[in-house]
Amino acid sequence: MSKNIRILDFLLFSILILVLVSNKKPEDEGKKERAKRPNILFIMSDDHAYQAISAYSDKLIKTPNIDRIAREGILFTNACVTNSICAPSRATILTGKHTHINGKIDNKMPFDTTQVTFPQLFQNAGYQTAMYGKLHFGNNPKGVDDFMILPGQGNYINPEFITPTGDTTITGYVTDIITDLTIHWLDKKRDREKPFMMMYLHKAPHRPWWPSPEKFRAFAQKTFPEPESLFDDYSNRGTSARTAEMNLLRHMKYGHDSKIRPETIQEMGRVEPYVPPMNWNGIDGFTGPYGRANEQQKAVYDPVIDSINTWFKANWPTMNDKQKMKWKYQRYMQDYLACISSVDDNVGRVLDYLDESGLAENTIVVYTSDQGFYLGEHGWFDKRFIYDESFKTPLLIRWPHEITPGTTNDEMVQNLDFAQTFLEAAQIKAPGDMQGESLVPLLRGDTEQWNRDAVYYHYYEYPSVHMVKRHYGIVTKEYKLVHFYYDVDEWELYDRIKDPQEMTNVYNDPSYAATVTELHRKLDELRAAYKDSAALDKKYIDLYESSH
Ligand code: SGN
Ligand code: CA
Repeated sequence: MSKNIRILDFLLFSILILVLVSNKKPEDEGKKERAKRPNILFIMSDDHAYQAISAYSDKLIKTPNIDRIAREGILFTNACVTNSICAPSRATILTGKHTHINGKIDNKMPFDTTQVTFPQLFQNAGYQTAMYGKLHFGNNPKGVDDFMILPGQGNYINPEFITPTGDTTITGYVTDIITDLTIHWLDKKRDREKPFMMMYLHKAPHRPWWPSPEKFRAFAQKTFPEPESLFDDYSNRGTSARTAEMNLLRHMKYGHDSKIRPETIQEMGRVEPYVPPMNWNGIDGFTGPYGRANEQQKAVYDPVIDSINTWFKANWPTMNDKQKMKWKYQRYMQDYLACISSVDDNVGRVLDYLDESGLAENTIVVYTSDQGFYLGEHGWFDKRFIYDESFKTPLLIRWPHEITPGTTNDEMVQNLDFAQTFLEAAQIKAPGDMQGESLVPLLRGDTEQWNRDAVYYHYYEYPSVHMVKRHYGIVTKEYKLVHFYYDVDEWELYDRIKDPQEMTNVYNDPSYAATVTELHRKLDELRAAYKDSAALDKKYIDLYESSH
């Protein structure tokens, strides 16, 4: 081969390379980006009912930004928790273990920080990790390179944050602030050489449902449809539904919850039918957040609070119980949904940032809540029960190129599964003792591989605020079998298909006898498989009694 031909070859080869490089299509860039391990943005709000997300139902509110995650990804219609209360749910998410194994049985008991949590595994595997917002554990998070968390329940207005370098107070509304901090982290603090796992955790819409001044003004004008079971009398159910203290009429408070000023209550004499012990950071739910507002913020809140109070003074003395219930429901929804509207706007801001920065392509976005919530169903607010509104939780996931946009899935998936799902997506090996299952096959549409037909639930925090009795149970797509224990010994069975509102306990109905037998067998099997037992029930009762 002559020297000239070799030079010609070299020149042609160089030209080919140049042409290839200059022709590199955006899809190739996308593929390269996807070949990297995906980023994870885990968004969780506190007490966000799926009934208040329009991807599930648009009866109450439109949430276009949260809906976008489902429209571009997947919506789980049967996602649920293992224990419907804040800190225990967070412990399950972080450890991938049921409450009876991770030991965080209620909001008060300390979390055993020697346990492995999934952020630590991400950190060890070379991810950059961060947590911003509400943790509610009483200790700082482990396994995160950076954090800014609210102390305990945190505050809605001008909140304090705990950070690795000390405490700081930021002026503004908590939902906006947590978002500002999250976007700032993504933009300025992110290590561009590493994938990230960011936990962006809202305080809203937790009680006392305190909206931003602007949303408060906008939503106080609205009227919302009532749920069918608002006036539930709890007949055909067990003792626990009747004795729970979360009824809008009897347990929701005018001052603490409905924005009636202490002066109004004083002026009118005793308006509260029942006054439970004060427990919101030891401060009244009105005086707490309102007292933190500065003059500028108060100037927007005041006219709205004034008009609510004026109406209340003029009308409350002649209102009957039914009217009071209806009024409390409207006030509750106005504030709760105003909080949701801020969450939705802010989720939109973060999704926009992901788009603008080019991160969206390789970032898994998850939206969920630490549990569901009652929005007047059965006359209730709060959560805790295995009944659907609090047992189920929203779950929407977007993962470009992996999830077919607009997918809906009705499998029984749980917050127990999150850790293993994220680990598999990031190609990190999950420890053998995690108790969930990775949802990655379901995300990829491989439903054949999924064979779970029932989930296990166990709630412990009793006696305590809202007085929901201890219970455990098994839930399938068709049925729910529940055992209430401790100071009762009662079984309940619900037919989820025929009675989706769970109004009738059919445990003693002879036509369900075979189902009862079969579900008892399955429940025993599940308790054994997850290593829960009568001995553990007793251990946790003793522990609870000695520490409360
Ligand atoms: C507070 C609330 C309760 C709520 C618990 C637990 N009362 O005690 O209504 O159930 O938190 O909520 S309040 O008057 O203080 O707001 S959780 O989300 O942290 O589990
Ligand atoms: Ca919660």
